[in-house]
Amino acid sequence: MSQVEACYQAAKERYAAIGVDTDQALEKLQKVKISVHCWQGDDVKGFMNPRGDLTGGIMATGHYPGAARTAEELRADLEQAFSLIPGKHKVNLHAIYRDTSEKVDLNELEPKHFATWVDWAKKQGLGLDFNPTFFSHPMFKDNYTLASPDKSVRDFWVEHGKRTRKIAAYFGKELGQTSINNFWVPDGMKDNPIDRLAPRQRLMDALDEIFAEKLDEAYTQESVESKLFGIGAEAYTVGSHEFYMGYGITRNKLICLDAGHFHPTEVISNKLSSLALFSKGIMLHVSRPVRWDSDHVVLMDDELMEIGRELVRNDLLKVTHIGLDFFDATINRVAAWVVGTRNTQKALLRAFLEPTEELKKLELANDFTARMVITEELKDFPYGDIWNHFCEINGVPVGLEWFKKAQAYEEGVLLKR
Ligand code: RNT
Ligand code: ZN
Repeated sequence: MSQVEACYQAAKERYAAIGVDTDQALEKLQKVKISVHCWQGDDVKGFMNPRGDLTGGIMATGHYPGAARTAEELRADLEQAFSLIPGKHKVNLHAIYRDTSEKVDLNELEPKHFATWVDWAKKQGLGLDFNPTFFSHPMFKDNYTLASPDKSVRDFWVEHGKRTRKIAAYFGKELGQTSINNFWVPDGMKDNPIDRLAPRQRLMDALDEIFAEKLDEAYTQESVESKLFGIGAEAYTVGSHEFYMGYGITRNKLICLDAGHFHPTEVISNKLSSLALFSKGIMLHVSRPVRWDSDHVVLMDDELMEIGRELVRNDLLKVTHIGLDFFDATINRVAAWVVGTRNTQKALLRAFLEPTEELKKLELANDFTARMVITEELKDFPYGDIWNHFCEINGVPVGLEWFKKAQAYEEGVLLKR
């Protein structure tokens, strides 16, 4: 018996004593797919704009060496990351990651410009999600795209949005799993607007135009992502939380919550149960805001654990698509992916290892003492031994061993770029 296995058996007994079946918890975890965002691999540059100017109120800071410069490099880096992450997952692409030698603009994209991604995803057993790119482009005019007062600007972006739907449907059909197409629109104003309503009306109408055609939901579904503010859009964001709550619920779209898109002390974990009651489903951008929407790599912090618990306790995994959204250019990008993805999985595992029914009963009986004592003791339970076993049975390195592989890849590949 390996040491990991021996520790697993001991931990399994401890959990069994509080009524938790660890094998069942791992079966549940095995089924959860995380949508790993491609854009951590090149600091959101994409392959359309050689200078990589990032606009739209988001920002990647840092010059760590080794960023992917081509689709082949990005795929190789993703493969490296997935070799260190247990389970089978999805990759989340943005339109600017089109892989073609043709000079096609965002309003000209077709499925064929993503064929190499689909072939690769098939070989790797991965799903693909998608995002229209409403930023880093000359048609992002005066901080506006779909909400622009200029019809020619709106038309360009409406066409882009429509085309991304066809591409996402192609992903879904080819890969046999629904491709979530997430709409985030950065439009906003630096300083206080006079008219907050008209841009929202225009955004609503433009989105309705994009979504007018009915597509097979087995292939693709759309989500809409709100935001409080961006750099250069500090005073007003057209696509606010209220805007997309209304839009998503009335238009039957998934609602995307990004952990960094709210006031600094406002958390998305507390929103999930309400969304579950009223929305068609949820898309998550698991991220970590540090004082603002800074998109730091996801750590095992209180909010991540609370998100995991809310999803598991309320049985929301069946209506939730979990995506990641962070981009740190000051560290090894493969390591960033691995830490963020493994942490998200670990947070879910910790939630699966909770005697939830028992705790719900105690709460109903007003036994708040027992509720507190048990949840606090649970924090010391050996979930790490369960996690290590999960890594071992999935054939990925346990503990710090994965980092040695990531370092070797950096030495042999990334630093040679
Ligand atoms: C920006 C949004 C959005 C982007 C990606 C690149 O604040 O979070 O999801 O991060 O589309
Ligand atoms: Zn996001």
